Amino acid sequence: MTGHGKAEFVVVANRLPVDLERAPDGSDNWKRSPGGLVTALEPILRTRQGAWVGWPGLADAEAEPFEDDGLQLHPVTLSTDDVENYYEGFSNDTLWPLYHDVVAPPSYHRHWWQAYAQVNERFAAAAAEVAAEGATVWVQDYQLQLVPGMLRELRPDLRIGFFLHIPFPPVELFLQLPWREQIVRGLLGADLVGFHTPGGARNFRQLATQLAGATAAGHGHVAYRGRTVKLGAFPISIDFEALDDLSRKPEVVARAAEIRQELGDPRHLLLGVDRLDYTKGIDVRLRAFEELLGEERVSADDTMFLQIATPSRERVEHYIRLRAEIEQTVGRINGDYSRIGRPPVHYLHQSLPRDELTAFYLAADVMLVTPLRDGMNLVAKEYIAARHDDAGVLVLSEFTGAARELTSALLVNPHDINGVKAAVVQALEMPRDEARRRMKTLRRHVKRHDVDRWARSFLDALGLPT
Ligand code: GDG
Repeated sequence: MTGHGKAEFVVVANRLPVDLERAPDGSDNWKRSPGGLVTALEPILRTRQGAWVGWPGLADAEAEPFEDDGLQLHPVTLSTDDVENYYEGFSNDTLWPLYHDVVAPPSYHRHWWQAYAQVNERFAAAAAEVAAEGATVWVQDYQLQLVPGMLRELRPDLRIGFFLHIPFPPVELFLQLPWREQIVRGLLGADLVGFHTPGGARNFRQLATQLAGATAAGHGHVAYRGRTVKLGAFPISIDFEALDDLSRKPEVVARAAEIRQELGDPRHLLLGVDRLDYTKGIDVRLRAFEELLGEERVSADDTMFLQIATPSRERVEHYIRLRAEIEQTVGRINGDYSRIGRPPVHYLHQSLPRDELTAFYLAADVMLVTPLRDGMNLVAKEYIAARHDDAGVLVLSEFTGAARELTSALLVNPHDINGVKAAVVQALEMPRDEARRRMKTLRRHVKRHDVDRWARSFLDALGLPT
């Protein structure tokens, strides 16, 4: 043990990189949940005796810290009430809609806020406990925005970074939040606050001066309570190489061909892959597809649209309603345009294994990514990484962080249905050479700007050479 704890590098995130699962017989088992963040941070965590503080994903689970494959894991307990008020409530029904341009109305409840502050306190205390003297702590995402400030109070010796995975909203919208000042001060507890885009950093900078009395201190910095806080854009990415490799595996290539065959060999296959979330614009692409069928600009005889909508936040009201709406639309389109054995829309409300998802990417001629607002959108980058054949066309919403980088995609305004329809038709009719040229450019970009580069550039800016 050094100082207060022993880890030189600590990641604090709402979720641990492992899930605790309870079997029907009541026994608990840990299951790895390999997200992009773990993959990117694992090497850095290992070489620095790193620790990860997070919730194991199960309410009321009291688990002791343990080591998993060289990684120290520190579970934070959330009660059933915490899950309801801090997680489903304040995080997912206040902050999530507010930060995504209020595409759904946010709910403001004082007891949710109290739970949010209490749970943030618990995460900060856990991080303070495990971090060595002078350690670096990297706090992740909107569920934990008070942690940097709380942690600084507890442990002024630490170097603290914060990264927001969702958009940081325009000033006028953020000002709705009754607890706006506390959140801004919480974030200003960090030495570095990172966003996906320069716009997010700009919005935060203005609010920090307006609400917390921070002052501009040179390019990308503000001065706050005698310290300098760095602000910057760090667009997240994916493990390009891993996905590129996976997409080249003979069994994945064969599965992609098989999927098309199982669908009845359509001439054109359109694909959407999202968590079932109202920010993702699943309804936008369904409406565009429906109108194109109605106008006979697209024919159900040769074109299919496959939407994979992974179950998400199933107890939050907005999500329950969204699911019903989407399923009604799918039913209507298929009712109007199907022939026996040939529905134009295939809809899977399921989470698929990684290999299977990659086969879908490889099978699809056109990938539709049409969020109304999205911090980055990794699906767009994954589609590109999976297209080792340089084929396929990406239709991408301007309102994603990814659109700033992926300018060779067909960029669309998801609020402009005619524009979306025109882009879909353009994608379907695009000459092979042009599609190839665009995809090559996109692949070159994502290959160079992968998740490893993202993590390193953030940690370099925080002053932790990797
Ligand atoms: C947040 C921000 C930002 C989806 N369905 C399946 C599946 N997925 C995987 C995708 C992708 C991930 O989930 C979704 O990532 P996105 O980036 O698209 O969206 P969010 O979940 O909203 O993520 C977002 C991100 O954080 C990172 O900062 O980009 O803006 O909202 O990796 O592949 N994976 C598997 N089966 C599925 O059915 N295996």
